Amino acid sequence: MSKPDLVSIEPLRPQSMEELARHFTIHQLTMDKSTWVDAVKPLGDRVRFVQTTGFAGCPGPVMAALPRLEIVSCMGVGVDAIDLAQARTRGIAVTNTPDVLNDDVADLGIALLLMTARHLALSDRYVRDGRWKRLGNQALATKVSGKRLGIVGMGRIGKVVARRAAAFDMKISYHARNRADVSWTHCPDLVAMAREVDFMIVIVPGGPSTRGLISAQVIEALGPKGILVNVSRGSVVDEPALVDALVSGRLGGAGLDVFADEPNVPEALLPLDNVVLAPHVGSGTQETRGAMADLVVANLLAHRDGKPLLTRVP
Ligand code: NAP
Ligand code: 8YV
Repeated sequence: MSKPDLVSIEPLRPQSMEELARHFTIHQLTMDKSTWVDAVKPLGDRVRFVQTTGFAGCPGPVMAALPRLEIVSCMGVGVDAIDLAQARTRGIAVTNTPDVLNDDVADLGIALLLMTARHLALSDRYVRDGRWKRLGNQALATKVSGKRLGIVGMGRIGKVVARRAAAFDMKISYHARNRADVSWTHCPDLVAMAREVDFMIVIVPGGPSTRGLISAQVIEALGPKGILVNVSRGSVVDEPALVDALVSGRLGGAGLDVFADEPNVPEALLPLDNVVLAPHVGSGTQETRGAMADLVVANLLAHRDGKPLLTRVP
């Protein structure tokens, strides 16, 4: 029996691609987004399956060029790069990889907070480039334990961030549109929360409803001693306002895993010692990326076999 055709927009790890190749005829797209529509057009009459990642997504024109498409299986919990409106209209199932990455993303959020507050990236450079020997002790940093933390987003990952922060004796409050099933303090007014806390960790989804949520006003309210950690999406923060506040010292520091135009990072951030930068590695461990890839494959096979999908985006 011939294998169904599958378009892979961005590949999974090699062993998962080998598994997919046992079940599907794979049409692999390249990293160059401008080639995608032309690459899928000739396959339009036969492709029902797309595999992608949260980073690559599935843009509207690619979806539109695949009239028989039935499922987009995404490696990543965030599906803001997928044309969800078109998927809904056409009844195309979208699946993602929730929960299996909660620990890693929460770990990275806390790690970025510790690294930024305790100047750890600078410490590493200070030792390696001989400044310790030449200049003596590094300047003092900021204590984390016991401080006030505001978490923006109290969903699957936000709750794990909160549990970790509680182990650091932090006083936790959170902002989300609705009260969550947690005992931490709910703050419907984000600017007011920013004024009250020492640090903020952002972990909401991307997309239109959160675009620019961390506005210039929120950044100003966090202030010259405040630290902002963003492990959500670059679009959630007003990036020019953030850069301006960091350069001028109106925001104390930032730990950033995500950016508005990845992999491009604003040049002005590169020389700043009050900023810790990471290349979108929130879920980037062998274990978690493996679990995510397994879920992507499992959803595709479930759809092929007419079984219920494991993690369909509502
Ligand atoms: P989730 O369980 O859906 O939680 C989302 C939280 O954000 C909820 O508390 C939700 O509460 C809140 N929220 C949604 N829209 C909001 C808005 N407009 N204003 C304020 N709060 C809002 O999602 P999750 O699984 O925790 O994942 C969150 C996001 O993390 C993902 O969508 C993805 O973008 C990002 N992520 C990043 C990485 C990385 O590598 N850096 C890895 C994984 C995930 P309400 O609905 O009550 O507002
Ligand atoms: C992935 C993420 O690295 O899950 C998400 O939303 O941002 C990350 O876990 C990304 O989706 C892969 O491109």
